[in-house]
Amino acid sequence: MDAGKAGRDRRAVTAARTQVLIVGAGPAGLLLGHLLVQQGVDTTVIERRTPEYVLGRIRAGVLETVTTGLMERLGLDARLKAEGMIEAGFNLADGDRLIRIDLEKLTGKNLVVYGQTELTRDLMEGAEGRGLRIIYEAEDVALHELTSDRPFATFTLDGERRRIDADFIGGCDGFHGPSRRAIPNRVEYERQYPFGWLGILADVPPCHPELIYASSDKGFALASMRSPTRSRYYIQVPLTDTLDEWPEERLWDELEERFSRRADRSVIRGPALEISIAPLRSFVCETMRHGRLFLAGDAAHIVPPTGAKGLNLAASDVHYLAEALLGWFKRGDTGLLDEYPTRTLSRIWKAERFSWQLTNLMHRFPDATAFERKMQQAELDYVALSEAMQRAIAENYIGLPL
Ligand code: FAS
Ligand code: PHB
Repeated sequence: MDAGKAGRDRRAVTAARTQVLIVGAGPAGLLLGHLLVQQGVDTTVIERRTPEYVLGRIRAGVLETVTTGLMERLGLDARLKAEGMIEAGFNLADGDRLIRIDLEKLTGKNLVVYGQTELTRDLMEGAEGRGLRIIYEAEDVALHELTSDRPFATFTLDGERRRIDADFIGGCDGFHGPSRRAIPNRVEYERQYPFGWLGILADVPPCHPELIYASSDKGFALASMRSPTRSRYYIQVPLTDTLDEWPEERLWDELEERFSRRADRSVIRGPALEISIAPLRSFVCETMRHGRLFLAGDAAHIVPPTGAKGLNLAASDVHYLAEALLGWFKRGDTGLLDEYPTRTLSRIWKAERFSWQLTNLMHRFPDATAFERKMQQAELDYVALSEAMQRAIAENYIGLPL
């Protein structure tokens, strides 16, 4: 059964009551849904978009063990195991110097490169067979009675206004979703960066067997991949740039210049499967709970993608939230629910710090002083010199323990 048909079960709409209602069928919502139905908790996901649209979004590509571990726990890791690329290290390029961070030697662990699109497909395709109800094209979702013991959501489906009651609501609807906005008096922190990432996905072999994060006078660039035949590249661009200013040939010229002297192979060009510009932001909403509503993933926090933490933080939120909800359903225990914000924020802030640190180290800031430039250079020289510094970077990149 292909993901397109998954969840288009109109009969699901009649279920006006569920135990946990999740808003958003991104990685956070789907992982949480699966962890709950695996333990027999009746769960419904409402998603604004179609399955095709959700699968069409090109996002993360690097998975920590917390994320691969959840897929294994769910028994949904067959394709990840078969197609995921094991990465024992990654590289920081500075001028012609390549500083390799040997993850395996420094932490005993490695990462997996496997597209968020593929992970989402595995979660979607596994849903129906496990009783995880997903309602797509649910428009105008609104949340109600969140501080009562019977919160509910209303939404429009096929032109009809619908209502689903629940014991709890999982706000997994990303940065622009309604869940966070339904929380009054939120405590929020934000840092916007004066640049974005122009990304291209193409069916060409990667220029290097491992990721290269490159710093140069022209700014940051990243050589990443999705498979031995599919590459993902990014370069830093001013926020004012538009795609019209970046015809593909100009982008490939730039990537060739940034990577040809540093990578094992030359940059091979090919038609773009996807090309987009994403702004960079650090954001945390510390009010991750409002009554029976709990936020997880991008709905509560955003990291600049430099540390490859976004998807993995969503997975660790879900690990804590599933544990807390199951504690309530299985034992009537409210302790973990009360502790959820504190437990998950402790890991979120460390990932925010690491992503901010790597972004500051590897990008060119338009208003940087000559002294700040010297500091960047000195920090890269120290990274190249110090195994202790490399271990600190490796520990954070591989993912701090839960
Ligand atoms: P998502 O945004 O993925 O999902 C939220 C879902 O809620 C969506 O399906 C949306 O349609 C739905 N929704 C929104 N509003 C709704 C409404 N009103 N009603 C119903 N549904 C609604 N992270 C990494 O870890 N590694 C990387 O390499 C990496 N690269 C990235 C590259 C880019 C260009 C971007 C933008 C992000 C990247 N990220 C990366 C971060 C990214 O992966 C996110 O952290 C991840 O998608 C978060 O998952 P969710 O919290 O599920 O949110
Ligand atoms: C990606 O492959 O899309 C990717 C990898 C590492 C990052 C960000 C994005 O830090």
